[in-house]
Amino acid sequence: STRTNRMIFQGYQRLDEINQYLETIAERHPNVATVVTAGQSFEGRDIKYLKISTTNFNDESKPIIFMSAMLHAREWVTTPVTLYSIHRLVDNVRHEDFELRDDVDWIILPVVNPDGYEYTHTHNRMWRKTRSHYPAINDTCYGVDGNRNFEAYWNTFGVSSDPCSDVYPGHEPFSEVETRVVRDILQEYVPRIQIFMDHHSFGNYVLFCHADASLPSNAAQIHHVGAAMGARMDALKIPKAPYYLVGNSASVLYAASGASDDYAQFAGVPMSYTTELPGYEYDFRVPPEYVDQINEETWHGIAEAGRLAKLY
Ligand code: ING
Ligand code: ZN
Repeated sequence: STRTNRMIFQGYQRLDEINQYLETIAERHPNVATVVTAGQSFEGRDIKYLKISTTNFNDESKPIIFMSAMLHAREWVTTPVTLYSIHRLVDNVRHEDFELRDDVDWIILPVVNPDGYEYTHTHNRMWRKTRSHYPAINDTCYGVDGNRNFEAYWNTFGVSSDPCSDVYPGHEPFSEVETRVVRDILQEYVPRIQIFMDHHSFGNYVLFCHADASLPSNAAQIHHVGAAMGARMDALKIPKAPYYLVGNSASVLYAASGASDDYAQFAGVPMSYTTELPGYEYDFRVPPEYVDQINEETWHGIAEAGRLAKLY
């Protein structure tokens, strides 16, 4: 018989369902997965992440891969990729991934910006920013671009001082509680974090630092791992999808200050990436029937990056 009950990672769900999935995974696999409520969004929603370790996350013996998604609210396809990664690491682990699961601890944060995400469901599908409001600073517009709000070249390029702009960086670095949550996880675990990966959409890019087009000293290694990741995803792509372009973000896409990947790299993560997942011809509005495809190809890319990073 045909299986008709779809899994949560096979489409787009509201925040409550996503958070419930994290709780359910942790309840079913208490020795492997732990839910952490890292804080509350501007509007008071929980920001939750999962810690995954086949031994004991706190014994600090393994490198960590830290993945985040949904910093930008309209980039819906990014969250299912993180939920599917959890599924592949905890629920349905295949032989080829045993080593990856056993040798690496994982931090997976599926929704950095829950206020923005819910707003794209209830009010405006194309909302990008947070939903913060600081009437003493500006009383006209809501929200800050989370990927311009980190303290790395903050407020220098790829930004607008207009609070109504989609690339408004905020009135100060880390003005947003949502970016402070990411900052605090990085600060807590940075000596162990080998890869940081912030998923965005769209356009098929694997991007790395720095956002002013200067390169980290280990750019060759970062490029090696990023290119291998891109090649794995390309090998599984559907015909109409573009090939992944892998490179420095300012060189292959555009310069932008205050991005999460630059902050992570400067904080001491040796390999920090921003992905731009596929949009096909739909841009941010990828129909749910493509989510399985994007989950599968992206997981294979993530796994390849995880395996290769062990060389460094
Ligand atoms: N794209 C990223 C953005 O924040 C980016 C691209 C990331 C540029 C990191 C520079 C550094 O604009 C999307 N889709 O958000
Ligand atoms: Zn984005």
